[in-house]
Amino acid sequence: MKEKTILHYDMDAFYASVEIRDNPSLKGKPIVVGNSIITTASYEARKFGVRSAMPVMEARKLCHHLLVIPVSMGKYMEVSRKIKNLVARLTEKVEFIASDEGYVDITELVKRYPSKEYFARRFQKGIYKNTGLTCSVGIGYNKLSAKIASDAKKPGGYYIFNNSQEFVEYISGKNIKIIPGVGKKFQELLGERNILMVRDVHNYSLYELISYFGKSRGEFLYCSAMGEDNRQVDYKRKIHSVGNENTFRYPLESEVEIKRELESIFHKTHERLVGKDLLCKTVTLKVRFENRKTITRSKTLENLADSREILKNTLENINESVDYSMRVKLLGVSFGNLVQKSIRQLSFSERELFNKKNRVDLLKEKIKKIEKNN
Ligand code: TTP
Ligand code: MG
Repeated sequence: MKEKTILHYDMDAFYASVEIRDNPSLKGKPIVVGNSIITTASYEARKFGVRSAMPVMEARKLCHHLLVIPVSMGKYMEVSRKIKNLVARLTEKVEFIASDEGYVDITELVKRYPSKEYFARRFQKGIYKNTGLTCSVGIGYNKLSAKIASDAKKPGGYYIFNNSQEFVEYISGKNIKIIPGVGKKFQELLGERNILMVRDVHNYSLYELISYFGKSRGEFLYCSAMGEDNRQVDYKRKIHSVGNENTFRYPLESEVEIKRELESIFHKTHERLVGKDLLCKTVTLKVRFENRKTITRSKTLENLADSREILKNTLENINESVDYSMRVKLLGVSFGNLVQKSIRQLSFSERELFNKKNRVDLLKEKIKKIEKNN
């Protein structure tokens, strides 16, 4: 397969950075964005151990002078759209995976620039000039290496892996959770086999990993630890539904546990819906009970929607109709009957993102030229 060059960008402390940008007196202070649960924390707040998904009450105990800003989802989604429009002008080969991150296949594009480093810096500058926000950038030879690269110098930095040797050297000494897709539950299972660091995977054959963790997870682990990832930047595929599900090692018993897990699965799924600029018509909840009985319950909306509030209310309504007299082994949320919102493709290509001149200047320049010719 031909070598690719993939860029992954991820905005820094996204919601918090938008709030700081709009109220500079918050700069340098420990802030979080959240109503009762924290959506994100500024890097100053993270120094106190404050994290996403933590209750605000708990965070206040860790940091007494924490500033709590209420969530303004509409504002963040507007900024997200602006960022996507900017990135989409570079090339059509873009896959947005959440409101603040995406992959760009820059294999051809980057050849027009002096180096990958130069491209990464220009990309960051372009986003900053147009939005006043910083992002972290990773460039790799596949999606996996690009994604991990963008995390390497967070916030505001960039990192580049030119090939799989560089990448494997970097990840070998890191905790296994550095591999996206290795969540808490999988990590526990891996711990039982003494796989704590990425390099520990190298002690096992593919056959052994498959026999311990199943075909799909075994292969995934084996390939990731070797720096292999064949996924393409998916910019053309027609998406029929987006969904996420979680299997629980210890079945869920209480209503509170079920609600909390559902909230987190909902968040992930909604981020993907918004990230891919989709509207949906159907919300589905899937529940598997301890005795393996599986049910799915769907609700069709009157109008297409991507609003967090509407979709969450719908999911909660569906959830209320489920009989939870048995313990729960799996929960899943999916959005179906999808329609793509269009991302405007302007003809300025990368000029607006990369040039010092903004769109207005470019228009003025054009008008001047026309006047001169007349
Ligand atoms: P992330 O990219 O995971 O986090 P971040 O941008 O705040 O911080 P960084 O990338 O620098 O580590 O998520 C993007 C936004 O999604 C985040 O600003 C808020 C929202 N979010 C939630 O609402 N709930 C969550 O549990 C998480 C993880 C994120
Ligand atoms: Mg981010």
